[in-house]
Amino acid sequence: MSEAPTLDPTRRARLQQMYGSLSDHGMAPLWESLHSLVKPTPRSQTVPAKWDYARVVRPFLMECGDLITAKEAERRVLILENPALRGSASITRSLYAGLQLILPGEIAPAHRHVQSALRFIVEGKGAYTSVNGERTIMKPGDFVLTPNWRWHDHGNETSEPMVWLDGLDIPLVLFLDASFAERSTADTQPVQKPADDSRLQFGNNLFPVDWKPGDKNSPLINYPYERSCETLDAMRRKQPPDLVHGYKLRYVNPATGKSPMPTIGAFIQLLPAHFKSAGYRSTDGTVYAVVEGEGRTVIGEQTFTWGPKDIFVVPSWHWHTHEASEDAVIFSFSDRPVQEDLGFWREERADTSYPYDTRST
Ligand code: 1HN
Repeated sequence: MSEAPTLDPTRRARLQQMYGSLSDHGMAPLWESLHSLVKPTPRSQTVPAKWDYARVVRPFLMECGDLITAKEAERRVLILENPALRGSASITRSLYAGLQLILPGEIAPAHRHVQSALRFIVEGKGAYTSVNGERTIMKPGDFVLTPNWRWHDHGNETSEPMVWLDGLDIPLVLFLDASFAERSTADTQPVQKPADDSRLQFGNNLFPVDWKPGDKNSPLINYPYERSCETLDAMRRKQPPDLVHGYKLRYVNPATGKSPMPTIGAFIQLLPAHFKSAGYRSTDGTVYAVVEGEGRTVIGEQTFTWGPKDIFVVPSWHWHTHEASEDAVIFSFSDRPVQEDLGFWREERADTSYPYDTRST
């Protein structure tokens, strides 16, 4: 893609003069901005960043717990903002992340919105979320869904604080000017289904014979951590780790084999002790939440050391490697399913033994 043309001073002066008048009429010359509009490779505005849970995030969250109730706040959440996107409530260009606290005895009142949400449970055990009348009890490492336009409220009837990571497609929905939301008249939805109904009904690869998916979202609302660990362990027992990913799984909608929600993809991976990954980059900026273990991730020139409950973000098309000093389990989410559906998604691996080029059709 060529740069803006270099012209002799007379023509340049006349053009500059015209640009002012063009602007008054709602027009602009494409040739001055073509190369920044159609970039030869992604140059993300977002930057790599890490949030230290124990030392930084948790103390602030607990202070919020003293200062405002979950009901007053509607949702008591600290937004994790990308340092390069301040004021935009974005951790990547398309995604939002936050840490939500709900204290014993509290509720977060029922509402619904176009934005899809995932929860990844960080701390505490036994609080519930209700999604369209079904309650599920949440435990650390569980991956819980609130697909778009579902009524949802949360409650903590345990004696411990409960914290989870929220991931939403807020920037994407805002970008498309497609947001609708409403509050329910009742703070708490009546329980209309048996506990864990969706897992019992859809979690065993057995669907009612005439069941058809109503939309693109998974019929499951909770993917429990013990199931994730079982599959990661099974993989580890039978094969060496992938050079880039270690052992990496994607959560799926059992009805379609695709992502559980159409706008957000979610993943969980095991990095065995002393594993050092080969370099990797992909076009989906990705948010990582460490579940277990310690290690570090090198993103470009920057090194981020991490431990349990820490969160970090790798922007689109940034080379990175992961290293684990002990067995580590890491959850992640990104807009990969959106990019895949549109045919945009690309990845590149530094390990030359990788057998195929993802760009070939
Ligand atoms: C929301 O509904 C939740 O339901 C969390 O827990 C975070 C951020 C923005 C908009 C809606 C929740 C949210 C949110």
